[in-house]
Amino acid sequence: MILTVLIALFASYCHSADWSSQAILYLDNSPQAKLHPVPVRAVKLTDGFWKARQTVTIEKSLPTLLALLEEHGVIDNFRRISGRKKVDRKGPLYTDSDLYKWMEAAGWALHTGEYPQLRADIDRITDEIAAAQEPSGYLNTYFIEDRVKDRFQRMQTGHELYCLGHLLQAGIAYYRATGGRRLLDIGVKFVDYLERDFGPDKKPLLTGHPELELALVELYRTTGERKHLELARYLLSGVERERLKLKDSEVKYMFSGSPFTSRKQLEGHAVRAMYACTGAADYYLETGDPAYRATLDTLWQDMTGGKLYLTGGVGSRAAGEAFGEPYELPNFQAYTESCAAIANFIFNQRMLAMTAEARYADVMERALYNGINSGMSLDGTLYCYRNPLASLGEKIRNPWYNTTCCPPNIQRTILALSGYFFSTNKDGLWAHFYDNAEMNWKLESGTALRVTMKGEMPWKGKSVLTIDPAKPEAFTLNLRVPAWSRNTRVTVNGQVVTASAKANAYFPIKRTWNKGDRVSIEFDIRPRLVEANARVPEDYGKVAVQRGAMIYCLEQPDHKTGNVLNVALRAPVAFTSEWKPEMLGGVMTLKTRGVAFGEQPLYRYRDEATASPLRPADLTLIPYYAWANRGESAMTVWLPLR
Ligand code: FUB
Ligand code: ZN
Repeated sequence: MILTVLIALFASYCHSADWSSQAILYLDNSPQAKLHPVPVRAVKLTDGFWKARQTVTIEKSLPTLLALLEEHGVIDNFRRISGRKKVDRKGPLYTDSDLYKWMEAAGWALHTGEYPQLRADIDRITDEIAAAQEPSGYLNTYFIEDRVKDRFQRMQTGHELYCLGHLLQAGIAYYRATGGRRLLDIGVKFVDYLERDFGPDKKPLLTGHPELELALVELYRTTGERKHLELARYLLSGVERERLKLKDSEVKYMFSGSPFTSRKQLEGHAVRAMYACTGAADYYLETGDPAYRATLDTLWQDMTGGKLYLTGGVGSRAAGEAFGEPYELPNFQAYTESCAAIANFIFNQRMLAMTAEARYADVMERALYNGINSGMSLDGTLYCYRNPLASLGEKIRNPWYNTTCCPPNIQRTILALSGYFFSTNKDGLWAHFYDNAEMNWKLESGTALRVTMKGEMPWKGKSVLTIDPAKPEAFTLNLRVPAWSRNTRVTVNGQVVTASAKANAYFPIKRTWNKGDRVSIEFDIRPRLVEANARVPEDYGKVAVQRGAMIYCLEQPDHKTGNVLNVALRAPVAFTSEWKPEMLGGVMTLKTRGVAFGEQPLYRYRDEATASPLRPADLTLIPYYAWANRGESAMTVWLPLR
């Protein structure tokens, strides 16, 4: 008994010893992790593409969204419970989670630099939250007063555990930034309450919206307390289906309530399904349960085989914000919620850590540069909830949504982004994405290592890494070669190591590295045409344009005459890339000669179809993420090819 307690204390000490070196996922002790992310604070993005997005997020998005959270009563909902304000409760039942996500975003911002105002904001809001928590640990601003009787009654829709998951993630981000545990402890107190009263032999529990699972695993990694992992296992095991009398349709929609390992396809609400996969992947990283691994592989294949948009978005259907059938990937009607693309990104982050396989980083990149980045306007104040791949020009960006889950989700992703760039393992360092950045971290041998990454990625296809180990040391530098780069040339100190590194793979360079060694990686960033599987009806006979990580689109403001929905590319297609520093915050445009077709009847006899002549048309394509920043305008990613 004494030995068990000592082991538990030691394990807990090991996990919690150094908060400042815990990465976005703290995988250092995770048995199934092949890669260990480098902490967010150890990598600073320097002037470049993503640094600009981080700056606008900190300077514009965080303050404007905080003001809107106040204006819409989201923080007052807490003050109402603590008696600090006499107001009605406002907003849908999951508003607490929107505030927690904002706090998580602000927490990650503290890893990127000194932001005393943000820190003060988090502390002030933490105080409001603490004052609203019940002595038992229960905390939710919706289920109070005459709704107390409804607590944990309709868990299919209740979102109590979803909100708790986001609270824990906010607490962890802040703890890892500052060492301060106050926000985290509020979450832990609620978890303790659950662990006391709920479980197989106690009251039943269900994540009607998966999210708590991944937060619990990260809490386990943070504190070393195994009971949190056990609670995640219980939630993923779906054992309460009978006690809770769940309907088949509910189990499908929620992607919880039946054993995760019984799942064969992605279905139901897309964010729920993707968060469930993320939590299950986290659980696997800790336990190595093969049934989980097999299910994760099946579901990943299901997604990438027929349910993934070219932009990295998932969830085709507005009805139920849900996955559709395989190849059901409409463009105008695409639901592709920003949160679903983010969920896809973090699911693949776990799969990458588990396998060290580039195909997972490829999905991450696709989502990040396209379907996630499109979710926030260039000025950082307007957000897309949906991210369709074609539009007639309806209003797509808004500063606020009644369900405002996406804005803070995008913020937390962008502000933690430097933590996705590098990983280590016992053999060396792994580089996943390329932008201007400086890493100050260490190899797993303990040798301090500084790496600077410079170039003009993602616009120009070259990145130069300067490697500065504290002392000469032999290790492997693994460089990700993206799937889109057909010819990739790598040099070390000017000597060619390869002129054709394999695409969609990591290229290993094993040598003794000395201070100042320079590695250059040159990608083939020429535009490429992409076609979809012929079973995707909307894309049949069409192509999309990709240059590097960016998917391109045609948008109306670049075409003064004619409608961008009435044009086609002309084979053979040739593009001229033109850098436009003043346009859309600085973008590489693609110009090509296409054709415009005139007005057509809805149907016509093909043998009489010569009547509408094709006119030459100069076409300018812009990166998809930058669309809808010049007002409401028609747009399309997929283009007919004539
Ligand atoms: O239910 C909470 C959030 O609202 C979900 O994650 C989003 O899909 C939206 O439905
Ligand atoms: Zn959302």
